[in-house]
Amino acid sequence: KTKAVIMDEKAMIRATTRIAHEIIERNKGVEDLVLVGIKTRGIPFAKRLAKKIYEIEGKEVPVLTLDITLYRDDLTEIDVNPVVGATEFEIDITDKIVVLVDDVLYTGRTVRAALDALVDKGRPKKVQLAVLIDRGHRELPIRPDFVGKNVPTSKLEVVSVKFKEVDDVNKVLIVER
Ligand code: 3GP
Ligand code: 5GP
Ligand code: MG
Repeated sequence: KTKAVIMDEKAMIRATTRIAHEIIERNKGVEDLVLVGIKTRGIPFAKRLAKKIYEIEGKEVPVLTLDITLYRDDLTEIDVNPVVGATEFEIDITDKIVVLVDDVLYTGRTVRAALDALVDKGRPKKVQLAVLIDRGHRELPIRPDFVGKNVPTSKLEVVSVKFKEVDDVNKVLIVER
């Protein structure tokens, strides 16, 4: 059940444009920059950021992907195990500035697993985190460097992020679980 639309297509485009500018500004350009999209919807978001960065800087930034899925053994949310799928990076991330990209940041467990996977693959110079929505409820000391929108949620709510690339509409909603 939809409770509220928190971003329409225009808001998503504006947030993406702003974050692209922020990534460039923070890193004084795009030298050594690599974007890593996390599984389903972090990937279209990372690709949109790369496209926007290209429009601004005229430079291609590689987009890699990580396949991380959460497995809940029960519904109590005590046992949430992010499982990293086998992924080969096409490029070596050693000495790169890696920007992890996900659609929603919640407990932080997925990002922690992503950090694990990254340091397994190389030694990045720096790792930063970009998310479209930060819905709070962190269970680990992880914070995003770039945020589209902070959305306070209850644990009973879910943020439904829709990207045209996978959902044929651009929209972010809060729905009752
Ligand atoms: P995503 O692949 O687009 O990120 O966690 C896997 C999927 O479950 C995510 O899709 C996300 O959309 C969806 N999801 C929706 N609400 C929640 C939630 O509250 N917790 C988790 N872990 N996943 C959620
Ligand atoms: P985590 O709890 O590890 O921060 O988030 C787990 C994964 O589920 C991440 O990929 C995150 O994007 C996704 N996720 C968590 N909560 C939500 C939510 O409310 N909506 C959506 N779309 N994804 C969520
Ligand atoms: Mg996600």
